[in-house]
Amino acid sequence: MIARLFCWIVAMVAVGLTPMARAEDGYDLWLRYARADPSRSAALSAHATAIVATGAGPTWAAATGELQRGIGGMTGAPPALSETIQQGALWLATPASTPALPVRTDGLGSEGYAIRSTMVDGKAVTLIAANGDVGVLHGVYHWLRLAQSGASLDALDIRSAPKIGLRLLNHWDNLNGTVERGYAGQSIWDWWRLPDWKGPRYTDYARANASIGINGTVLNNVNAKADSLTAPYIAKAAALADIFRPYGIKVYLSVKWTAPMELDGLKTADPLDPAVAAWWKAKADEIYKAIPDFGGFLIKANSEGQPGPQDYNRTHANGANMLAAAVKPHGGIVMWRAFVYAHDNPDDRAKQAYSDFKPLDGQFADNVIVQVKNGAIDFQPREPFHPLFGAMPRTPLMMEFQITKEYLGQSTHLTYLGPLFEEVLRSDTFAKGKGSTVARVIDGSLEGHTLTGIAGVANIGVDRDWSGSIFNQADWYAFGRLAWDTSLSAQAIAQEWAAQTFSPDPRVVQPIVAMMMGSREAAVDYMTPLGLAHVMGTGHHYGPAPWIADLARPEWNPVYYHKANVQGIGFDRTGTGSNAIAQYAPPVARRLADPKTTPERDLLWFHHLPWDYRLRSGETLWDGLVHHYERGVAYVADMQKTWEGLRPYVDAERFAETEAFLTIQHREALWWRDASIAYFQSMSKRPLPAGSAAPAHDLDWYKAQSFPYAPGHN
Ligand code: BDP
Repeated sequence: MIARLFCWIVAMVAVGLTPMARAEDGYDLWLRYARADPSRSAALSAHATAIVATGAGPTWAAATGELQRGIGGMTGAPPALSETIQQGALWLATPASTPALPVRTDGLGSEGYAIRSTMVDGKAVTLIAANGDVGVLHGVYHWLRLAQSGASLDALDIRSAPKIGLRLLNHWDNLNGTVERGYAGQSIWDWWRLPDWKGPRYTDYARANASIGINGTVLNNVNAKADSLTAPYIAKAAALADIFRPYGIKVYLSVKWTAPMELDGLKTADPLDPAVAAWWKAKADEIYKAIPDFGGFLIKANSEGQPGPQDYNRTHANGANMLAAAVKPHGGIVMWRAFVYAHDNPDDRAKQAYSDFKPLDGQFADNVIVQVKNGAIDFQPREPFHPLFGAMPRTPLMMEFQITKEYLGQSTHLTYLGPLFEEVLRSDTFAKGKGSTVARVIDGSLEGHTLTGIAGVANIGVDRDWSGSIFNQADWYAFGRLAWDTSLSAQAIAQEWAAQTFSPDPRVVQPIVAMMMGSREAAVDYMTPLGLAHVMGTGHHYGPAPWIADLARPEWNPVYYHKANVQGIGFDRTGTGSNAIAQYAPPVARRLADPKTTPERDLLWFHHLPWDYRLRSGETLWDGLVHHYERGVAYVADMQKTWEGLRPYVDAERFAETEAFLTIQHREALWWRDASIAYFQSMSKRPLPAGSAAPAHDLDWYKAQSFPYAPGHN
């Protein structure tokens, strides 16, 4: 019996079917290295007959290990390491290891790489060259991406280097294991058992990030606890830093402004008090002793109840510069967030960050970078670009995107964020004339800054699939790829991702990419069409609640944002209203002053308009609004059909999860449509356009829904 079972296993392995094949639970992300078909497998083997690594050390080991794992997975036979070049070898080299490199590495920096098909001593090889080991690792991941996605491996001549220096994940992870706005389970940092227990997930996390070029991670929530700066927690962070270092990933910490008072009983946290500055300096010294390449601090100050320098009548610049002086001797930086608005400021919330920060332009130390959210409110399904981009020429600004989908369907909606990121990066600030895109502000090229950065609030947790859903992995992937190269298109990235995550078969890639590409616009349509914003349920931000009007701070209430009444709807941000448009460069402001020249997708963000205002389609604003909601719902129904057609091509486990999540999404899109229409109709008092169905319930029913246990909300 045992012998028979053994024979059966041997037979299955021989035909490439492992009887114990791991289920496709999403853990492997886009690094699945699934077995290629025989002809592709032969081609891969021919291009990777051996690995010639000319350097040694942990990063080299990571690079060669990944190649062996990847090629081994795709072909069934991992290539051996070899000292000598042979036909078809993968040759990894740096100028230090190989003085007469046949490619130039100048201009590639410390992270970029060149990949070239070339001849050495009459043998065809693929050279992956870089200035240092981390560049080699990035080049290896690029080659593996080509290998996995079915691309040709012949005649390669690739040069790639990141345009943005800091490409960071921001974890909003709490020390108690919860994740603020996290929809993928508990935190992956097992703070309690660190530094002794270092589970394998940390290495897989580093691999995933390195594969897309992410080079830093802020471990803890911006709503920080002072405790993360105590000795035990520094030791825990150091253990993670040790794991990530070979992958070119640095560790950063969010800090709480009042840490000196909370941890060591200082009487004040005034940034100009010498004792405060000395405390931070000593703390920085302590951290750098444990983590010599520590990246620096991220801080949320004077925002949503967090303490900060303004509590002592000092400015954000005073605060940032004091922290910056503490990390400066060690080469560290400070990322100072511009996400601020104050309960005692009656001005339009969308204007407050600009009003606070613009006057400080030029006052920040040279190792401070101001971190600005993509829009002026808060990670809405759509926001016009933040007016600070282009408005602080003497200050490096870094982008903060949200990868986790707090406002875009959380874990279950399929809403690919690539198009959102791309739309923001390509927006033209006109700060220095046409072509002054947001991408050029943050890559430093517009104003000549060398300190540059981009951050994404992570959607990572201990769920097997890391991200709460298979499709949410695409947002992590797209963030990394765009951070490396802002000129990539969301569509090309979706293609790469789908090919690696599912299969390079065009019958799989094409429909999946088509679904993904319109999915964010669909969410905008069924949640916040035509420039509406912030109409989500209180606290958890799950589901529609445009009627909420009783929260303590005016700008916490959805009614503050849409201002719907019997006459019309929208927030007047022109000269007759808050005049937020004046925060944009004149060519942009002029266009936004008139609803006719305002992009229709941002219409109600900038204008309060009568219900019978005519949209470009010729229909009234009211009818158009209803149609947008319906378009969003219809798109989700189409995605369900497309997905059904993919059943033969997708493994059962991942198919079923996506199928179930699309069912949830469709139900919730309908709920969004119905609740929004029921509420806004109570304002507009207009009949639904011909052919539109009445909401399933009356308004009171929607208002009565409550979700005390919705995830992600502390
Ligand atoms: C909002 C979140 C809140 C965060 C805050 C921030 O709702 O949980 O703390 O942003 O970015 O999006 O600080």
